[in-house]
Amino acid sequence: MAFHRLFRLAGAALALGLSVGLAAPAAAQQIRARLGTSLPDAHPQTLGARKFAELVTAKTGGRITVSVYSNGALGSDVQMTSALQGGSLEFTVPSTATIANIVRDFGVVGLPFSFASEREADAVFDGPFGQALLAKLPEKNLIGLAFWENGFRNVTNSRRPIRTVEDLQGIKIRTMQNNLYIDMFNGMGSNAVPLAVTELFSALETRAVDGQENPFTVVFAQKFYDVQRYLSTTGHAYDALVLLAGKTFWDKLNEADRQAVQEAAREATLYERQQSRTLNGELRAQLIAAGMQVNDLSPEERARMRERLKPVIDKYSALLGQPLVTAFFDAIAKARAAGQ
Ligand code: EAX
Repeated sequence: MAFHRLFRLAGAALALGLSVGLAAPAAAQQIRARLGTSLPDAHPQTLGARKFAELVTAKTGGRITVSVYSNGALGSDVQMTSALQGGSLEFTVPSTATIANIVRDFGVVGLPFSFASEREADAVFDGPFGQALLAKLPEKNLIGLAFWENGFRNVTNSRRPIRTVEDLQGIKIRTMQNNLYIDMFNGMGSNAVPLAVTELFSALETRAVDGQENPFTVVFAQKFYDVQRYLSTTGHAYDALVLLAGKTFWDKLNEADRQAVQEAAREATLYERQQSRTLNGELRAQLIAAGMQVNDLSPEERARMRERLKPVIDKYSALLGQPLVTAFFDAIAKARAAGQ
């Protein structure tokens, strides 16, 4: 047989073999994935993760299993997100604040005093604005599956109640590893100390920092009531989490599996947000019962705090770019007008 015909036949056989080989394992193989969270089992981030894992197994008939490792067992938010990018971890659920170090536009979420309600946040994140943010992740080897809730962030500390912005003067306060949050608290006269949440309890316990800022659910799940006397409901920013998959992992899934995972993400999102809101409604009383002194800031004092933060808002609006910031506030205004 002429060499060129033999060569052509060999090439065809190889292509067929490769395609059959590739198709067969993807269709039949058992896929084991891991999901790391930075917060304890009691927090909606981990409750949602476990629900997601359960749904993925159910929707793929057990072909894909997701093992959840909570409370920073696999590292901090920053470390786990990097592990997804490197392909050594499959899922994690960090705050938009740390994602902003990878895709700058996510920093818009942390602009202080932007959202007035959780429902507004849902409408913005589930609508075109949020989806446009998620579309920026694949180029960083990340797949954004859904926005979850962390919630409105409040200040806790061991020194005094925060009733006015001036009360923050000189307080050493841990912030997330995010320049906007660092500038926010320095801008109000605190000394911002960026730390991973996995290091925060011991930093509070040893008084390496006086305080921190997080929603009730984090304060409760992390047992900060054991090391923080005062909780002041500043509500200075709404924090969202993003359920992320690593693109290296995602690209190996076939279309049916991707759809099953996306469906599981959608259902787990509704569950996680519900858990967050139910818990946030209950936890004020539980934190007081655990010994915390909780004070509310008056609308006037929150307005003064926002006014004090105007230079920081202006700085980050310029850094993020006016078109993005305008689109963000237009999306919020639309949600507000729709009565979200
Ligand atoms: O996973 O780091 C934080 O304070 C965030 O609230 C949370 O842990 C994000």
